[in-house]
Amino acid sequence: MKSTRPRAGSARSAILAALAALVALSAFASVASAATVYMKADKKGLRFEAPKTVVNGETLEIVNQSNPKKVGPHTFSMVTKASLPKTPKAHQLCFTPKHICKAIAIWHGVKGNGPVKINPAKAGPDGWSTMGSVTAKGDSWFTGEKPGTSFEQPVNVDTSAGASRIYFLCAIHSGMQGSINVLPGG
Ligand SMILES: [Cu+2]
Repeated sequence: MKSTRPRAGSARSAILAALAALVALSAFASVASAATVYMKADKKGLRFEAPKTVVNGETLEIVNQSNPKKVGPHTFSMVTKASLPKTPKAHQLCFTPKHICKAIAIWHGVKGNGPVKINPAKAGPDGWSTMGSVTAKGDSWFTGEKPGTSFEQPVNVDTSAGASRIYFLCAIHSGMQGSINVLPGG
């Protein structure tokens, strides 16, 4: 009599191998996947659309999906929570000396009404690492005037004491603000 066992057994091991491959793939995807922050300008207004969380070490890409000819360029600038302008007065003064939007322009090498000379502006360790303030440089990228530009680098913050929230601001539209919770890396 012919046994069907070997065939059933090999079918099962093929399924198990496929499952193992899937598990490995999804584990890989959760580590290597890039998170994206979009800069948008549509009927919902000018805004960042950002993921709620990223894993430390993950690549964070910034993509400008708005039209610079219509709304101007943007920056994605890491700043301390306390540096985010909140009041109407703070927004109004943001691009004046000793305020955060002007400070960000200086990180980018802007003198007076001159052009951006440094892009990205880097501070601290490599990657998206450092939130700046009026007294300390932070990490920042300027989109430029061309549509559809993007920039990416890994998130590299200190999560040794647990998850850590990063805050960011557009120096050109101070109402564009956001935050992402950075989870400790595997
Ligand atoms: Cu902007």
